[in-house]
Order: sequence, then structure tokens, then C-alpha cells
Amino acid sequence: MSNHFGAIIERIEQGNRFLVVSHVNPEGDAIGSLLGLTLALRSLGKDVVAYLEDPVPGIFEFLPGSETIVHTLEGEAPFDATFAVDCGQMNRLGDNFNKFDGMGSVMNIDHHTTNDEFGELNVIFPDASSAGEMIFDLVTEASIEITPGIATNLYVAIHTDTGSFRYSCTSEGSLRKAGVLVGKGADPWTISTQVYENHPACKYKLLAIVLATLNIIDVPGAKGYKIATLYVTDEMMDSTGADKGLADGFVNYARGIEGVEAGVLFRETGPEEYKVSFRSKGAVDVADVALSFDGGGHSHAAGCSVSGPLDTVIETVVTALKTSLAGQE
Ligand SMILES: [Mn+2]
Repeated sequence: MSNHFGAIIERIEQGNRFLVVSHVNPEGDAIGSLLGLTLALRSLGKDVVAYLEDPVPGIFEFLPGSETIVHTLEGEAPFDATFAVDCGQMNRLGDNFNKFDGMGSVMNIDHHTTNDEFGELNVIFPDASSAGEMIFDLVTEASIEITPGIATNLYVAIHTDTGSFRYSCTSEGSLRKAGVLVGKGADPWTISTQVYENHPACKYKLLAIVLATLNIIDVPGAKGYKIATLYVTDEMMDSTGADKGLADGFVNYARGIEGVEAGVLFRETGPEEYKVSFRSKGAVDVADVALSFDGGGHSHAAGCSVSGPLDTVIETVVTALKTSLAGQE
């Protein structure tokens, strides 16, 4: 057994009261890793608070332990240590969290290539498909028994971050670990029906409008690369009654088109403020492009925020992508 988590396991043994946190706009890996680690620490008799600044999306409310997640830390200090999972930068843990005093030393467990090592201890594996895989390794290394609750959370973390074992980050290890988790009580079909067959109707109404914004752009050069863009405005959200998180996966429709190397989704987040999500098939490292706009992520999936009128934002981002893709010629 490898020994990547030795220093963190030592802190677990020494401490008693822990805080576990993950990023704003939490998705499957953030919540599954947070809860997997929380339940594992609680199984050791530790006193653990699980915190997310933002609400848990409805499709993840079935996850064991989800009902114990808190969204305020008032009166909770102090902690012996805080575990940040699936989070590349401290500020992504949320403004309120960053104002919190009493978090103790920060243990940073993450798989984003753009992680800035904000913790006192940092275990960063960019090759891991998900933070969930890393929590699996931590739990295994610490000889903590994987209960059905832990298994369900870590399976969801791995399953969602690998795009149901389709993305380039899917490895022998991720499949093997998922298999172990199924053996420990994670039920693939129950989980799939909860996560993938359980969308609110307004999501499909929104998708229909968003797909109508599809624009496919040729990148000059011999390889014939294409970029596809989609956008979502507040007005589209309002007219369909959808809330902001529902559009997050739509960017994959842009990448899924024949000949398209990079898909981009622009989502209005404020007056002249857009969240930009990138997906690449591999010819362009979108983490690099996102980083040039102060964002981050992975080579095939990344994000950032850009201010300005929508047309200008799209043009600026597409130009950066074109430049990057032209450099691959
Ligand atoms: Mn992740």
C-alpha cells in the first residue's frame, strides 16, 4: 500500500473535532468526497462538521449524510483541522467560509492541476479522476471500514467526475475502485436513477432554448478544428423557472459535436458577468486557457469568469481558444 496520506492520517489520529468543506456550486465529486470523508471520520468516533457554502442540489440530497451538511459555521469554532476536498483555491470554498476564524490547520486534498497548495498539508494528484478516488485511497490507507454510506458517496464522486466512466480521466484505478465500492454496498442503478434519471422538467425546457444558441466556429488552419459555443442568460432561466445549477452540464452538448475540439458554455451570473465552462477533446488544454482568465481546472474541463457584454465576452474567449488551437497545428 502506498503511503501518500501518512501525514494527514497522523492529524486524524491526533485530532478529535474536524471540519470538512468543499467548493461553492458543489457537484457530485464535491459532495460525494465531502460526505465520504465525513462519514469515514465519524466512524472513527470523531466529531465532524460538514460544511458547504451553497445548497446541495436536489439530485444529491439522497446521499447518506447529506441531511447533516450545514451552511453556516456560527458557533462551530474551534476545529483541530479542516479538510478541504476537490477544491483548487481557498476562495472557491466561499466568501463566508473565508471569513471564518477557527478552522485549525487546513488539509488540502484535491486533483485539480491548477491547485495552488493553500493548505498546511497538501495532497494533490492531478492524475486522479476525482477527489472521490483520493478519499477512497485515504480511507483505505487509514484502514477505515467502507460502510454502504461511504461507498455510495465515493461511487457518486467517481461516477460523476468521470462522466459515467467516459472521460479521459477514467483509469483502470477508477474502475477498480468503483468495483470495490459496489462490493461495499453502492448500488449503481439506484444511484443512476437518482442522479441521471431524475431531472426537473424545467431543465429540458431550458436545454431546448440553450441549444438554439449553438454556434459552430471554424478555426483557421490545416487541421480543421472547430469550436462550439452555447450561452444561457438570466432571462432564459426566468422564463423556464430553472435555477442556475441546472445548466452546468450543457457544455458537454457543445463538445459532443463531430469535428468540435472545444465546447464553451457562457452563463450569465450578474450584470455583464459570465461564468465560462470549457470542455476539450484533447487538442487544447482548456485549463491553460481558463487560467489566462484567472480560472482553472483540468486539461479537458475547466472554467473561469469573464466580465463584459455577452458578445465581447464570447469573442474574447473564442479568440483565446483559437490562438491555443492554432498553436497545436
Ligand atoms: Mn472533482
